Amino acid sequence: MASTEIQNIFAELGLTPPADVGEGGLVIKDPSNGQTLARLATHDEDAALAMVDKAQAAFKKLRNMPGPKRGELVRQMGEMLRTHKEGLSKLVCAEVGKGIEEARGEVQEMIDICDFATGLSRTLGGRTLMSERDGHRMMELWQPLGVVLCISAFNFPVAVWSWNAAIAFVCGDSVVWKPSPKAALCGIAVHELLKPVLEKAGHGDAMQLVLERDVKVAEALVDDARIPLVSATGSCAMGRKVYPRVASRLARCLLELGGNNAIIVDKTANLDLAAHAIAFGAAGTAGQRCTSTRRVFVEAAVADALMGKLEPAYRQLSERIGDPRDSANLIGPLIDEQAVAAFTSAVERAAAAGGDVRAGGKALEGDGNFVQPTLVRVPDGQPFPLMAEETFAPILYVQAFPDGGLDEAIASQNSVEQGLSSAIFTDSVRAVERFYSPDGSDCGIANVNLGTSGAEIGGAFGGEKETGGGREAGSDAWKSYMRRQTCTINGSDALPLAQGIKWE
Ligand code: UN1
Repeated sequence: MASTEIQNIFAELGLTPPADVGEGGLVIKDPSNGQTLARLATHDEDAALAMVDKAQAAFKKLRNMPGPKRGELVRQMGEMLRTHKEGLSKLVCAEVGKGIEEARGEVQEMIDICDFATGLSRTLGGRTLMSERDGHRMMELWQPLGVVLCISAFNFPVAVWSWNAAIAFVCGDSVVWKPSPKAALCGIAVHELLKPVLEKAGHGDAMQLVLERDVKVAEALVDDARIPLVSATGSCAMGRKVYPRVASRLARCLLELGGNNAIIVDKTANLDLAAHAIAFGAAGTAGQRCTSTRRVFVEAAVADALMGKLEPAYRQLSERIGDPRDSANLIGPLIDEQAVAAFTSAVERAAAAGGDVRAGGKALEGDGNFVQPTLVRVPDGQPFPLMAEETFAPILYVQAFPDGGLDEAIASQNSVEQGLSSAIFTDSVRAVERFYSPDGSDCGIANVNLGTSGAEIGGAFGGEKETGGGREAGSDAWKSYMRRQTCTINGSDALPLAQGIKWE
């Protein structure tokens, strides 16, 4: 049997809890206390590929359904999520240890993207273009693409699927979802909750869920020539494995990989605002967002003042570490013991390299993967190589830049391999313009007077360099999920050739 808590959550969601397959099953452990939540059955390669068969057949039906009718199905999914927001939030909280308030935010992102996609379903469209030839018309048609493989990570166990799936469904695509094995219960619940919406309309197979714990299953999916788009969220290391495989069969990849996000604070900034944003960005979700703030570059004149705000804030945060089910706690656990080991090793190396650990620095004794949010003041005026590493934990490095050295700060911000999110706190229009100039932030997300994390779904989400270049969710991210057809119609009685070629 799954744990009593998981059984209760599934009951609250109106679902049958997944069967416990006992020894040998995929073990899901509660990161807050190490207890087993469930032992789940997983799929092998044959089962996964059979799901692609089904998804492909479903695509052939879905692609012929009018877009706004597909939008209506996604609207119903959003309604289902509204009804079950609390139950699903509890599951996210229990399985991956995300604080309940942030878990609610994550489910709200799912609802938001369903609303967005519903509207989109009536506005998806191409341009008409001027033809150079007499009596000709040119236009762009956007056609459904096919089966989309969505690989999602543990840290946003439900929202990332919805950014992909809500858009894919209105575009007429079917979706095979391979969630992180660390967040399989979330995958099961979302699948069981929303699949009936498609089933009622005769399109149930457009939604497939593959649970695996053998990399061979994921590889078989990534290599499957019937999948024209692989949308993968996770580490840069994972992206480096997925991308060449997809490229070798000349299909499309949408990658949303690591981030090593920085906030610049100049001497004109509102430091209270900056400190609050930095603390949320660095310690929220226990530093396990791809958008988490990992580095701060502060102008020397206000460096001590900013530290004077961050240090007490971090001390307060250290008193609010604990069970993520209790909304009084702001810092939940890391996902597993390996994450704790990576945290401890990074803090030790930072101290050995001359970093001054001003707050936190320790893993908590006892059950659960809890660590203290950690603030490291690093020496100024020299590179601190650890700052270039993305440790998926609440460690923040702060370094001062010389007064008037904004360009230097921007260069430091851009000096890492990833290019996901960035922010500047300033009241200077000139600084904002530097930040947004071509010499400014090189990231996919660039914010002024707000933090690096917590993006809204209405924008296109993703980043440059080793973040992978993909864009998900809002704006025109839908274009990745469709194929563009350039169409020219000759309404005349002649056959003029383009470029004025005569071929009589
Ligand atoms: C992620 O960490 O993979 O901008 C996604 C944010 C969230 C999404 C994070 N809306 O922080």
